[in-house]
Amino acid sequence: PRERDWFRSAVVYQVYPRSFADSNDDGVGDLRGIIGKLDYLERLGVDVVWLSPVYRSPHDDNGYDISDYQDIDPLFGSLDDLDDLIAGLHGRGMKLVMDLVVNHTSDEHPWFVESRASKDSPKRDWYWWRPARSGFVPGEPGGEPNNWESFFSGPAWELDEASGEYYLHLFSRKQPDLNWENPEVRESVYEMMRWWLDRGVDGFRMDVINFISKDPALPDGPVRDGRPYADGTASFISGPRIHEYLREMHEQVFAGREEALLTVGEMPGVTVEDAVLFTDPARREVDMVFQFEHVGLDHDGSKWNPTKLRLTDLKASLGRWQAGLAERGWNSLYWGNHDQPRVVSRFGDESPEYRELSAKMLAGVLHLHRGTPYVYQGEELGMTNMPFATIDDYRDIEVLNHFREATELLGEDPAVVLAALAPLNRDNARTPVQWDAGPNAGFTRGTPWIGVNPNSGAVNAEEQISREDSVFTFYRTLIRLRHELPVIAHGDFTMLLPDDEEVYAYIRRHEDHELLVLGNFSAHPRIAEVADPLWADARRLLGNYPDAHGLALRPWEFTALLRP
Ligand code: ISL
Repeated sequence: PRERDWFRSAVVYQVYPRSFADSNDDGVGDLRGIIGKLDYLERLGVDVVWLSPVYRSPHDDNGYDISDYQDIDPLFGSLDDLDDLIAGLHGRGMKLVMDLVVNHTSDEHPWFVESRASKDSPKRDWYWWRPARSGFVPGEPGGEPNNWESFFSGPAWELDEASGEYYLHLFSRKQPDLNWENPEVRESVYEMMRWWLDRGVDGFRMDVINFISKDPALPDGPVRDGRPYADGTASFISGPRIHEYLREMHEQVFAGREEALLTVGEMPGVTVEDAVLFTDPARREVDMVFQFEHVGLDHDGSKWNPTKLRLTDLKASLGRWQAGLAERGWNSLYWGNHDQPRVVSRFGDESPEYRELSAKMLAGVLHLHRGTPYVYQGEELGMTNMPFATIDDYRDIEVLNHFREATELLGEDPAVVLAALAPLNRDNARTPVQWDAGPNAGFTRGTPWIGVNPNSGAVNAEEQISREDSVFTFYRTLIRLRHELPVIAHGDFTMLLPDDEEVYAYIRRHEDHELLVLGNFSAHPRIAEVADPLWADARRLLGNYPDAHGLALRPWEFTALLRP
């Protein structure tokens, strides 16, 4: 069969619907709001839109807790609106990829309601129910079936008083984990997925999909220093049956129609070696995965202990992924999403002097790698982290649970906890998209569900679109270049200068074309010590300063040189 490669020259744009555009002034973004921005997306030039969850949900985790997989939450609109969105995207030559959240459901999903109803429920085994640890009374401290910690603080188990048993929730207590060992669970998920494909969606971004296979013994994990609960990840990251499940899903859902579809598995903790197996087209699992190594380099142990990134670590990591998936499989490329802070604040320089330069440099360095780039809404405007003042300004369950645990249970100083969570918390990227310089950045005429970044007067789409040298225009050019140049979509990759702490440098080669990419991750001038003198007179394909300057890099300079 012919290699499926359309997505090698494609760029995906992530919409986090809550914060994208509000059409009905209730302060929350919605589907009609997205439909109103299709011209904007078309102008940017992206090929695919990945839409974060819009299904019915109690919104304990902003829609990643789903209570009906086959309906739209009224907060976001209706199924008719979704059909219109699909038609609007398809009419402009773009595809729609939906979020698939099937490691867990909401505790308000009818499957869970039925499962919890009694120990003999026909759906009891659809979730992970366990009695208290032997020798313990249900509910007493230490009585949880194992010692795992939830990703959102506290134990990964919740006691159901009525039956005296606990259920597993790797995330919030309102996100019980589905038991994929049960074939009825798998068949129901596949049926739901087929229903969406029949409706016209073009694929799925699969939430924590490498967590679905768990060691059924659910053994205790290693205790973490100073933490009340332990690390269970060894029992579910790329667990025993994960490849079997993904191949079965492919067979049951995608087979026969995969040519035009895109599938990407979100996989925290995935290794390069596993990623090759997940993405080798011959194995028919997924097209690509989101790996987490490069977004784990600027903190120690947990994201609540931020450290400074060393550029050499970033290059070593991304370079290893480029090499590891060079022959078999395919990389996704991302700096940000709704779970990560804004990249310009994180790896660039958000000061007025360097914000645009560094945002463009980061974009250029990422997009010219081998892989499919993902743009998170607002990244193309150079949006920055949010200066939240107090804990009351935050909305994310992850932050709020952590703050409560750290201050109330562990007795830490609230001011210290607040300062430590500022750089990497998820709400940084969840503030409304800044459309114009008007009230609420043009996101809503109501009261936004989370604060708007105070820099919207200077940083907004209207201003960005009006200028040829803006961050937006730079993204647009990068996307066009990927469509046009085979060396970007298909070329091989060689990392240069692995020991340089400031200059990111690599070469792409395809047939007789060569592309040299240079990014200065600092505010001082640097010479890129690239040995081959021929590069000195190569043609500049793209840069973030108005004029070409060879291998001498100015502050935060980006340059891509092409030869012949
Ligand atoms: O951001 C994280 C916490 O530090 C990650 O562990 C994150 O929870 C993980 O990447 C899984 O993310 C996905 O599943 C979560 C949801 O909260 C995230 O928004 C989603 O992207 C549970 O569904």
